Amino acid sequence: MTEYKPQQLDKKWQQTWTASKAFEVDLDPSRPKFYALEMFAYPSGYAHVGHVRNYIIGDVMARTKRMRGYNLLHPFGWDAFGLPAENAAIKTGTHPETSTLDNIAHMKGQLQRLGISYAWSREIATCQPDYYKFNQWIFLKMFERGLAYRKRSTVNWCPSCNTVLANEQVIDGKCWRCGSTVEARELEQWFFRITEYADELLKGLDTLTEWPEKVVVMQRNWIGRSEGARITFRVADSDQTFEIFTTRIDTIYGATFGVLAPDHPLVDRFAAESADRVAFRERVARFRSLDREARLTGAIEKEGFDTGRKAINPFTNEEVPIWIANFVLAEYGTGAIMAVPAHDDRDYEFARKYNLPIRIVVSHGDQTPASADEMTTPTTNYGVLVNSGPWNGREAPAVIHDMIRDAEQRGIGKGEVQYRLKDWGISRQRYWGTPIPIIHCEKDGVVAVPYEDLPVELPKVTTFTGRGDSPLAQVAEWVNVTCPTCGGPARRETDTMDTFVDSSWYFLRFADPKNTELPFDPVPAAYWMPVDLYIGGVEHAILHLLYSRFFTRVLRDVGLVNFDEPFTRLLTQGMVLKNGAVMSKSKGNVVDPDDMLQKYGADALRLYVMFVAPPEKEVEWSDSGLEGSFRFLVRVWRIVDHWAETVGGEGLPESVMADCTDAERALRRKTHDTIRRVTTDIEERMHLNTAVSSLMELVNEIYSFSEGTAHGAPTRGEPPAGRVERPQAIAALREALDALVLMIAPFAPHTAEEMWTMLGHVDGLAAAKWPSFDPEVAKADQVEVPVQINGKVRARVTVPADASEDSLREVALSNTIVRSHTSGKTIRKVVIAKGPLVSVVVS
Ligand code: ANZ
Repeated sequence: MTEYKPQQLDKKWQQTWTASKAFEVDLDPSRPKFYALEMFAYPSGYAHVGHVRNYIIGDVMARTKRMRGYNLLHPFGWDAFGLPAENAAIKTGTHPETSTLDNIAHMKGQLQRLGISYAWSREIATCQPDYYKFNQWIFLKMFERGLAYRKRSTVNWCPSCNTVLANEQVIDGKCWRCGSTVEARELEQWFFRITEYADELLKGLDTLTEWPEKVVVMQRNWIGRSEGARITFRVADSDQTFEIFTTRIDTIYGATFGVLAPDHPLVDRFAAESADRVAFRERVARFRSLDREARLTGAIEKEGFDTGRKAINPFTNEEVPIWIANFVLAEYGTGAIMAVPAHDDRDYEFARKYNLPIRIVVSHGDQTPASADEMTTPTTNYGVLVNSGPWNGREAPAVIHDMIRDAEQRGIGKGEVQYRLKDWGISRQRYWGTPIPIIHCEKDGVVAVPYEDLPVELPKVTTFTGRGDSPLAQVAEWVNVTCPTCGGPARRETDTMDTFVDSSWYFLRFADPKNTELPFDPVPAAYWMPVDLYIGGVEHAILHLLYSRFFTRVLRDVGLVNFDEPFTRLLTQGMVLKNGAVMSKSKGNVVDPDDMLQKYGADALRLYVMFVAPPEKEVEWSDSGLEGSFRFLVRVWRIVDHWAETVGGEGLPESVMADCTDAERALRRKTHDTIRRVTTDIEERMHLNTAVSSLMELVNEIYSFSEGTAHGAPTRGEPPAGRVERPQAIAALREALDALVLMIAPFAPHTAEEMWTMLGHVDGLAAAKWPSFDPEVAKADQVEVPVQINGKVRARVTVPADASEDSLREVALSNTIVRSHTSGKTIRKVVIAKGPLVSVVVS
């Protein structure tokens, strides 16, 4: 009896895999490829079992696909720039580079100890110049195409530290460091023109049939396409005008007031022209300082005031008051609206609060109140127009089209599509990120760093105070340069890029990670991409995936890739909870994978995490569950060890199998049926948990078969005694054990490798093929069919799997238990339902 010592197996096989480069791959156009990718990691320093779940899911898929004959790419890397390392530097003085590289080393060790089958030769870390050089390269391509541009925009400013704060550094409106109240400040910042691709990004969603529906919906809402009209309103007694955006021009006769966003450009002019400028400005300032987030989500009480000015509705020529209100956003549409309280919820609430007029212009027959006074809620559906002059009796949507045409002909408006999606602000006033490759020259303005001067490397800053200018601005010898155009004195851009830039194309870099001239060569990218299976947290459902889809299209237009969508299939894995809460360091409820490895080995942990729930579902961590997985592996180990010597060596010819006993046939059936189920469970459905339970059933079957042989089933410490005589039994066992070991390999690779050797195979599992099944053998000989009488299952009958309905009916009705329920009664109906199931109705 060989003892199961998983810790030794882990070490042995991890070394073997590294030495044989088992998971490294090259281009091979003769084979189908598969690219399995888990979202790369932020090197926080330590991965708990919640983090490693998605790497294990990915590894099970990768290892299965590899055994299924795919040329398989499974790389890993580090999303290594970012604020936490810089914040830590401010607190502890450790340079971000030092802490980041240390953290990477530790986490890489953790993943290696779990036996995740990564092609480590392709590892990338975004904080390295050979990677971020190409963030800069892509930035320059975007700059050339007008896709990277500068504009003024608001940042969080701490007046006491004199520094810009990231959103994460603002806690309840206060600076994370000193507690001062944070102010808003306008700065020139860089943006990527993602809105240019808005329509394409939206249409592309229709092709993502293997993404979770909820993610597609989130992306669609984020892009937020609205078709409507832009209409010009004149300000009465003035030459000023403003434009409104509406999706409901059909309601324009019901517009009883106009509303401007507090930051609308007209507001300052109205303030200047107002009788009581001071009071006017104070009210506006208060609205502007309201929490921007809350205004965007509408989670605040609607408030506003009358400017005293009037606007002229270009359809009715009526004068309506102009208000300023917090619920109108400067960022959306034109930053001004026509309010139609009878048919819009927000406008209705506002009109009721301030007692503004309400006019019904859309009728829904009987359901429409006779007058606005009787109205208790607005009616927002399309209907028949009333009180709408020449448009009375017309109906939306057709009338919308005609009213827009009318507005266009009269030169007072036009049809327009609006997106909620905004251009992507990428400037960060931080050190630990990619320097933006731009030089500011007094004479030549904004000048691109020439490609041959890339990368613009981060200078080695040694003090991090969190106060004052952005850290790069403090390094004079780095900032002061000569202008590439005129040779005169110039200054480098001191902002760095949002780290989402780094993660928007790393999956392409893995195709060609060592390229020094280009982000990647188009040929390997065309071979490996798109990613066939992408696994990650649902928290990245919007931004990361949208930005990656955007970058892919930009790189397509630059000529580097020939497809639009980077990720064919997406899996968002569920969280791991402990004591009902998401596992996290701050909650103090983390489970350290290394502790578990020391106790049970990598495979028990891997198997447990896969068995406990389907990948996309949440799981509650349980130590006893892990112990159960360990005991299962011991059980597998014992039965393999028990039979290894007997069944090892050469296989038996298929012809021997013709003459099987029932028990032998049953084992073979179980083996083949298990292969069928496990293969579809993993490959198609990704139900990794049910795949494991099928394997557990197979193990049970092998044990009971063993008990029926001369050899018996293993018990602890008992040496094998005697031999099985029948070659068919040996062959059936061998087939079952081989299949079991092969199928358990993706889940428990170290144990499987060792057992594979024990079974006499000289080449490792890397060379082994996934088992195939024979549908004929997998077919059940006999099936058990439940029999219902008046809706209650009363008996079960056993019939040949291919029995006809007639013979099934006959067997069911002649069953003694069934007869005891039917005797003396009339059988009204016998139905053979799917399943199958026999349903008898008696009275
Ligand atoms: C008049 C109207 C009447 C409207 C009606 C709706 C219903 P979506 O579909 O989300 O694009 N709106 C426009 N710009 C706005 C802004 N900057 N801040 C707040 N609200 C704004 O919504 C478009 C509608 O949202 C527009 O159509 C406008 O109200 C409002 F019965 O105009 B509507």
